[in-house]
Order: sequence, then C-alpha cells, then structure tokens
Amino acid sequence: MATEPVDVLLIGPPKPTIVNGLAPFTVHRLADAEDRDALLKQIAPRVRGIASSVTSEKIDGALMGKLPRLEILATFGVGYDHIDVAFAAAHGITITNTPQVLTEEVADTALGLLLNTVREFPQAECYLRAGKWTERAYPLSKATLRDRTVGMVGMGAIGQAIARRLDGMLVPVVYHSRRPAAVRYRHYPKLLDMARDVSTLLVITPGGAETRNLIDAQVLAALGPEGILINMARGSVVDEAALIKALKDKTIMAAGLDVYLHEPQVPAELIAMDNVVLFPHLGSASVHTRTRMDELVVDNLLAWAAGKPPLTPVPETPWPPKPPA
Ligand code: 8YV
Repeated sequence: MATEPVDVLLIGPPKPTIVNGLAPFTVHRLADAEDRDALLKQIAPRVRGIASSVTSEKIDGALMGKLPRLEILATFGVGYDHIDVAFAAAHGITITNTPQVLTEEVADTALGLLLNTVREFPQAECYLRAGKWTERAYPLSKATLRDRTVGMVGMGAIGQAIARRLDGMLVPVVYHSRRPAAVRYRHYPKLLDMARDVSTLLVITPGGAETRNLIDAQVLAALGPEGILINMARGSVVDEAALIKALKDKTIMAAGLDVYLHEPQVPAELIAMDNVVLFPHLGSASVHTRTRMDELVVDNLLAWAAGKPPLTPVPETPWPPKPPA
C-alpha cells in the first residue's frame, strides 16, 4: 500500500465487503452525493481509482474524463459493457472485472433456467400450489432435453462450464463464436447455420455494441417452432421486440430469460406469457459468489495500490497500461 492515502471513487451501492475492503483508501461515495458533478469536480485532482459495485451504472468517457489522474477502474461483474472500455484504453486507464469466481455459479443458474424452460418446472409448481393436481396431473411437457442439441452462442469460460454440465447430462453441444475456442465441440462460424441445425440456443456471450441484437427475427425464425431460447448474457444481445413477436406467433416454442434490455423492467407481454421462464438476473446471485466478486473488486485495487499488477485486467486494457496516445 502506498504511504499517501489513495483517493478512490465508489460508484454503486456501498456493499459491506467492498466498503470494508476499501478501508485503506480515502473513499468518496458517488451514491451519497446530492450533486454528483460538484463532488466529481471537488475530488478530481486526487482520485486515482474507481470501484464500481454494480454493472447497472453506466461509466462513460464523460465521467472518466472528469478525473484526470484516474489510473484504474475495478468493477464488480464479469461483464463490463457498462464501461466505455475504448475510452479507458485510449487514456491509459486499466479496467478490471471479476471473472473466474462466478463461472460455476452462473453455469449452475444457466442449467437451472434451461431445465425449467424445457420441462416447465415453474409452471408445474404453480399448478400444484393452485391446488390443481388433485383435479388432474400436470400435462406432460411438450419439450425434453433428451432429443435436443444445445447450440451455445459464446464459448468463453462460463460457456465451457455450461457445456461440461451438458456433457454430464448426455446433451450434445455445438457452438457459435467469432473465433473457434480450444474445445472439442463443433464450431459454427455462422450463427444462422447453427440456428437452423439446432432447436435450443443458449446465449452466453459478452454484451456491448458487437453483439447488440445478435439474436434477431431471422435467427429466431431459423430456430423454428420447436425452438427454445435461453439468454444468460445481456438483454441487449437479443432483439426483445422480435423475441416477443416470435413467442406470440409461435415462431419459437419457449424462452428462458435471466437478462432484459431495460432491467429491472420486464416487458408486460413476457410476464403474461406462459411459455417463458423469467429469472430476475440471478446468474451469480448467491451470497457465496457475490462476496467473492466483491472481494475481487477490492483485491484488484489493493494490488494496484501496492504497485503490483492488478489481478484481473480485461483484455482491452492489459497491464502495464499503455500511456495515453
Ligand atoms: C450479475 C453479471 O448477476 O457478472 C456479470 O456480468 O451479469 C452477473 O454476475 C450482474 O452483474 C448483476 O447486476
């Protein structure tokens, strides 16, 4: 730890693990500021680090640009599409995220969402709770994993953890990603080709401009009437209006969603449908895993402040940072 106290801006709620972990720093909480601009102006000459405790707050170039001494931005979450990474890279600011510690948890959740959607378990439970089982048995599920191949959209660390689980369940896996990964599953360079060949798509790819509306009306049409879409990535990856239409028109059979375009708002049309399973962004949401993610936010800042390499810089801002152009 440097001898001089280092000033850090905390963006997002003051989670205890993060607040306690940041004790060696002089922390300024943006969430507490009545006038955010006034706070930023006041602390700008001193702030060298940002800790972000959520992925739901956008951190753009305009904000980072107000902090001329900013060196590092440590965010909670493996996804960092809430941050203007291009701005950070161009200004020598290192971004760190919280990969690895959440991989198995998110993969568990993905399997839960897949099974719930394919076999209608939440609907069946509602049926029991409504006292209908005494009248007649819940109908057999129309879909099963027994005759499905899962087409993964994305094959990063979490995608691979999901695929391993599917291996154990004897469900064939193929995948689409821009570049083939070092895995033994069949790679489809074109998403549309994969969507034609499989009946289940499981989306686990980073959000952001490059994947916006990747799952569009054409892909959903290619998936077809037996089609089931599972989205564990970001709401932005799926054209939400096209999905709602495809579900209404029975262009596809069902969807399981953990993420939405305007969280925590979920379109009323989706809520009204009985062929969708809706999770409130649960991917990594256990006390166990969220604590590890919060700790990694802190550990990245502590390593940097001690003059060591941050633990998990994102690929776009490798350590040591390039000096600003
Ligand atoms: C969180 C996530 O559930 O790490 C991510 O990128 O999406 C999840 O781990 C999410 O950040 C909650 O807002």
